[in-house]
Amino acid sequence: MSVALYYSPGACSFAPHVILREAGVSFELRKFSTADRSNYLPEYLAVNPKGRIPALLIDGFVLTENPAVLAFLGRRFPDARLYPPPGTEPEARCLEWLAWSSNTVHVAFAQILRPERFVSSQDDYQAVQASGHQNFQRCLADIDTHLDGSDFAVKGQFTVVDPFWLVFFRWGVRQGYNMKSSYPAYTRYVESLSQRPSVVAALEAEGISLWA
Ligand SMILES: N[C@@H](CCC(=O)N[C@@H](CS)C(=O)NCC(=O)O)C(=O)O
Repeated sequence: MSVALYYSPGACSFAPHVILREAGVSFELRKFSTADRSNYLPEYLAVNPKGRIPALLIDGFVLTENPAVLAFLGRRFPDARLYPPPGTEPEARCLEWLAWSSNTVHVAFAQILRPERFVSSQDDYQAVQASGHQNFQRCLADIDTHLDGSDFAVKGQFTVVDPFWLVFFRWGVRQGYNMKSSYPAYTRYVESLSQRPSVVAALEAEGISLWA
C-alpha cells in the first residue's frame, strides 16, 4: 500500500500527519507550502484541483477535505483505535466535532488569513479580519470550556479530532493571543498531547513548534 500526505508546514494537514503516525502507517510526506503558494503549482493542482491542503493518496485514490481524510483514516486503521466504534454516540460526537472544526473554526481563521476569500474589495479586509478574530477566539473559548471537563475532544478517548485542535491552538499562539491565560484547560491539554511520540515526530518533521 502506497500512502502519501500532501502537506504544508503547520497547516491543517498537521492533523492527518499525526494520525498517520499514530496508526503506525508507513507514508511519504509531500510538501507544497502555502506560504509561497506552492499549493497552486500545476504539480499539486493535478492532485487536488482545488489547490487546498491536505490531500491524501491512499489505496490508489486521492482524498481531500480534512474531516473526510481524518474520518477515513480513523476507520481505515481500526486497530489504532483513533475513531470510535461506528454507530455509537462517541462516533456521532467525533463527527460533530470534525464538522464544526472544519466549517466553523477553520473558516473563522480563514477570515483572518485569507480575507480575500470573503470580500472582493481590499477596503473591506480589515473588517473581515476583525470579525475573524472575534469568531476564532469564540471557538477557542468553546474548546477551552469543553476541555475543562474532558481530557479529549471525544470524552475518554484520543481520536482524529484531537490533532486538529492542536493546529488551532498553534494558530492562536501565532496570532499573539495569550493562550495560557485565556484558555487554561486548552493549554493543559496541548501540554499533555505534545508528549505523544506521534506529535513530537510530526512537529520535528514539519520543522514547527506548538508554542511559536
Ligand atoms: N475545506 C478544506 C479547506 C482546506 C484549506 O483551506 N487548507 C488551507 C491550509 S490549512 C489551505 O490550503 N490554504 C491555502 C490557500 O487557501 O491557498 C479542508 O477542510 O480540507
